[in-house]
Amino acid sequence: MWMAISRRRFVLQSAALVAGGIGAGRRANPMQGARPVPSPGQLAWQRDERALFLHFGVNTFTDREWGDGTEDPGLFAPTDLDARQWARAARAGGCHAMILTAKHHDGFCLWPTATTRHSVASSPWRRGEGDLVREFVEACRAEGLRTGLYCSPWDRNAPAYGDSARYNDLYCDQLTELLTRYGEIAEVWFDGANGEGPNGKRQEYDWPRFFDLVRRLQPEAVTFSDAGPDVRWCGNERGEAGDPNWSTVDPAAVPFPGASGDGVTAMLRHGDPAGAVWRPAEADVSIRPGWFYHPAEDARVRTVDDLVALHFSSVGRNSKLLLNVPPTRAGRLHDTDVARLRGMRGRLEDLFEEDLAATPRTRWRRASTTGAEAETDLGRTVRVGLARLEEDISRGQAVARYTLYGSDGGAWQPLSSGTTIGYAKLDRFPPSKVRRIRLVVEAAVAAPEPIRIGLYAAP
Ligand code: FUL
Repeated sequence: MWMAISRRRFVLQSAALVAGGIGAGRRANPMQGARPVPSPGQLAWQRDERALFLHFGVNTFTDREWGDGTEDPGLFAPTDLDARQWARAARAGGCHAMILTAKHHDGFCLWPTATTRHSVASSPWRRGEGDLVREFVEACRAEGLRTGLYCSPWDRNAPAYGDSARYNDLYCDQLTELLTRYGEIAEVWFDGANGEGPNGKRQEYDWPRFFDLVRRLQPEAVTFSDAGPDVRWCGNERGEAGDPNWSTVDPAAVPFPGASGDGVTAMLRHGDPAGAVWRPAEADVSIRPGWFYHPAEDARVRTVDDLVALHFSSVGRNSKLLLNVPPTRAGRLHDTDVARLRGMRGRLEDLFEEDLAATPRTRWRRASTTGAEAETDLGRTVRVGLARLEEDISRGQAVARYTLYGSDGGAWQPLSSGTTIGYAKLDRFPPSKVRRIRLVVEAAVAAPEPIRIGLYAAP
């Protein structure tokens, strides 16, 4: 599907050179053509790297994953709710955004909506005067986090559900409240779950209308769903982006959220190097077996090792990690979960503390006539076991296959190889002593932009 770049020569630039301003005033890349590039919102979304997902609602109190909509709003009674504690925990975990389930499939709204009485307004929490969406966005802003909201289209409480036109109106009213009352929202999260209403009819969602509404009310926000339009699901709930993972897709392959089939799965997982639109993959996963808090799962919280592995399988594969950490019945994140978040961040900071390739004085130079290659001399021998490669995605994504080599005076030894790079590719490899490194781009769909290479000590 992609075009090989052999017989073209490219000079890959060192990190120092990239930082020094490649881009401005640069000639247009002749092979880049009209390849898609991210919008400012998509770039900001990707640069967050990690976001916290919060599933909270009546299920928290009924110990269920999917409520059926008959729950008494009186059940919603967090005793010590503190959204600021969520936001601090997110920061402790190195997350830069949070997404809250403003409404899950049970239909219970965490904000005092005019569309239904099935909301916090009918609960004892804050004597029925609370607005959890407001507390959430205020906590995000106080801690410098970008905000996201998940309002489930599937609603097992709404009497209008299944009466398609009527429910679509109601749902748009809910979106309108969420997107006009709380200031800037960075991400609107849609899942494709779809059922029958009380009338026995299957609800037909008006996706183009929902997406247009978000675009109109929050033009800077990215919209997430299987079908984007801005960010796509990675195709599983294990926090595992595909390999390869292109941020471009063919929009026709996933026509609406919830569509299924082999073509859909492949497109969600891998994207399409020839795809006409930029729609990067988001990898969602829970820190516990369930999405909602269940006391019985307190001993089943993912370990720090697990969380670090998730960072590698998501951020490290050109994706973004959306890590669910569900508040307890008190309305706080559990101490264990918070400690694991902090541990994950600490471990990642240790791993990436010193970039051993960051300061070579030697520049990358053209090394071959058979493909894009670059070599550099680190000026000293270092023991490395981890690499972070980055394309300048503001100019698109190009690399389809590469190998990174190292040498300590003798022959070149392969350190790692892979398919796509994109925003970031993280590779662990057996500890090796290197003084010189060489990156060979063996295939690409366009002339690769300068690739940033970070090298780190073996863990
Ligand atoms: C799915 C839902 O059915 C789950 O309950 C959860 O919210 C997950 C993130 O998305 O579609």
